[in-house]
Amino acid sequence: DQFAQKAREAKDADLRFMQLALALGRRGQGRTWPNPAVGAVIVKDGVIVGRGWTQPGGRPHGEPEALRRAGEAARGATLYVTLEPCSHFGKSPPCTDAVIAAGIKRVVAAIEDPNPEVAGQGHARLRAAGITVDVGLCAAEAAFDHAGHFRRIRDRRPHVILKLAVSPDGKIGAAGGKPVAITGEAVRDRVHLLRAQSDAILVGIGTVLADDPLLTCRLPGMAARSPVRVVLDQSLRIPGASKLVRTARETPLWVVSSDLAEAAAATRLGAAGAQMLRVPPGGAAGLDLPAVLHALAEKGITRLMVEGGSRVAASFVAADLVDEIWLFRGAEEVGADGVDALDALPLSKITQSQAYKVHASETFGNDTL
Ligand code: AOF
Ligand code: ZN
Repeated sequence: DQFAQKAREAKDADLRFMQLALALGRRGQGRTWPNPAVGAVIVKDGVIVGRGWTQPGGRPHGEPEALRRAGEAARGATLYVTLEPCSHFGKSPPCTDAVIAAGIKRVVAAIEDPNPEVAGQGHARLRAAGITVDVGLCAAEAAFDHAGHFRRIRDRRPHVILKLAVSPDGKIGAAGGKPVAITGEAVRDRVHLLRAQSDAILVGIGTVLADDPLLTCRLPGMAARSPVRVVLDQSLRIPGASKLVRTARETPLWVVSSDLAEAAAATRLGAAGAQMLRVPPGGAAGLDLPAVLHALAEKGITRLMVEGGSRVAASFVAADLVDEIWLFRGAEEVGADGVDALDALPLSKITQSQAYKVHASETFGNDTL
């Protein structure tokens, strides 16, 4: 009947506007840390009157951005937001107060903010002001997009994304570190975008010594979106002439060493613009990985991309510290003497693990994700 039809249309509209809010929120991914990248859409009589997302550095929050654009049109409107509006006085005033003052009538929020300073109080405050609050639309998508914030708040570590590019025979490189192309240009571009969408990118010292990588985002016009570069370097072997150290003043470089590493080396790197992090030694990578992740979360990192090499990748997998895997497969075999993707661990450790499920698959030229 007519009534059911109207209700169905309203539900479809809610879904569409929330999906737009999610897409807007993702624009900030990788550059709002320590804050989550939130998206907000304001709709009045079926028309979008304001859109906003969390700004670089995490402030302003998404809602005041959308409210500012909507202006007077926000009165009586509905706000779609990908995370519960904050209710605390942090470094910015509570979003709930701005929402109430603007005269918003209904708030549709995807998911509650696990931050103990918010944790349901944002929604409660809005309801107390007479606003209708619906929670849970697209909750799974929002949890995925805000995985970094949730991990950091709940487990005091970043959300860890492991990127692997393997040949059909499971190798990530040729024997003796000889350079070999595993995947093509389309994959490289996607990986650079993934770097931009991450707060930090991590490699082991072995990769630095073998490849001298830059680890920046080199997509046109996106240099400013390069993540913080993190190197696990137990005894501070990173060369002063490496690309990472030479660019430490333009793009942050954090070097994690064991608390036993030589002080003179740390001073030299510090003078070059790198930041030192000290953690206890231990584990397969020579450093205590949970301690490394804890130190990064303390500094505000919510989304960490792990890009190599095989020993570092293997130690994250073995320690069960990988939340998300981007497994690219190239088209050409490398041969039995190549470098195994996960060092001594078989790749089936992840491809056949019950702990992981396929989230999405895609084709990139001759390669697949
Ligand atoms: C929102 N909208 O866009 C974001 C929120 O230090 P502050 O004042 O910036 O507050 C940071 C906290 O606010 C952060 O830990 C998270 O709980 C929430 N982030 N909240 O209403 C936003 N980014
Ligand atoms: Zn807020």
